[in-house]
Amino acid sequence: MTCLMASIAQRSRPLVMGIVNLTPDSFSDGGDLYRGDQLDLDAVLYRAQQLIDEGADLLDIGGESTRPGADKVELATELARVLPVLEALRGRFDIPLSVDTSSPELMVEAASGGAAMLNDVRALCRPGALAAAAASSLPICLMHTLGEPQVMQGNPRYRDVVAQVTAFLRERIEACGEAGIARSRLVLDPGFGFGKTLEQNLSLFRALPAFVAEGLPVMVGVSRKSLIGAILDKPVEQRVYGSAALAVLAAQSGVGIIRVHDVAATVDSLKMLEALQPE
Ligand code: 8Y7
Repeated sequence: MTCLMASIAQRSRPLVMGIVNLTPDSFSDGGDLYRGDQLDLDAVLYRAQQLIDEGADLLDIGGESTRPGADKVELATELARVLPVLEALRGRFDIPLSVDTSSPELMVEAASGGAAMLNDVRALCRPGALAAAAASSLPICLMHTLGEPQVMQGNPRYRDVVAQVTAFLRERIEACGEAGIARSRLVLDPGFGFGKTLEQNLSLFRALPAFVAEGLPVMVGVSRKSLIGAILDKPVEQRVYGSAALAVLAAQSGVGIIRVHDVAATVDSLKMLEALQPE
């Protein structure tokens, strides 16, 4: 725990988290790791090796698709996707592994299976999640979302998106405190694309310095997302440059972790920024 949180604080650039998507239906790389309807463990290991070679600092593995409109995943399916992969990656690689889940059962299993971090797009709102996360003693990313993936892009409305997302995250920090989760274990994420219009996403991105000023490490996930597609008018496979540009801007805002599909492009971009830091 301390080790990952300390490395966020010590590094002169954000950590780059490479995405290992174990769902067959993700919007950007869905099904890449499947042979027919079976998750292909060799393909997963190959993908992980690739991300590590490209310079990833940690990997995020997830078995529930949270893209807008995605179907709900049964707990048994999520466990069956994530746990064997966690074990295989732990056995083969040294890199810290984050588990992307909202399920308390998987949080418990992930912790005993050697995960280095929990990443919950529902900010520990599911019944039992606070307790499971507390017991894990792992760092936890609390992300803001508006409603469930099936409905979240319906017609998101906020009076003031930055103020409301900030208030939500503060409330979750408070809830974590009451559940026995120290502030030093928490990472905050405004949740780009989760129940936000283009304008709302842009407002949140402009406000990244204010999220950083909350005093906890901030994570940003904008890789290949539709906010980039909307501005560039490009399909998902042509959003690498847009994603890299936003990674640099997020880094300049003081973000601690950037969650991406395209690790090589991100790392090169961040190295250029790092080289230009004041002497
Ligand atoms: C995010 C995320 C996704 C994000 C955090 C995608 C799991 C959609 N996005 N977790 N997960 N932040 N913390 O495009 O923005 O990868 S899934």
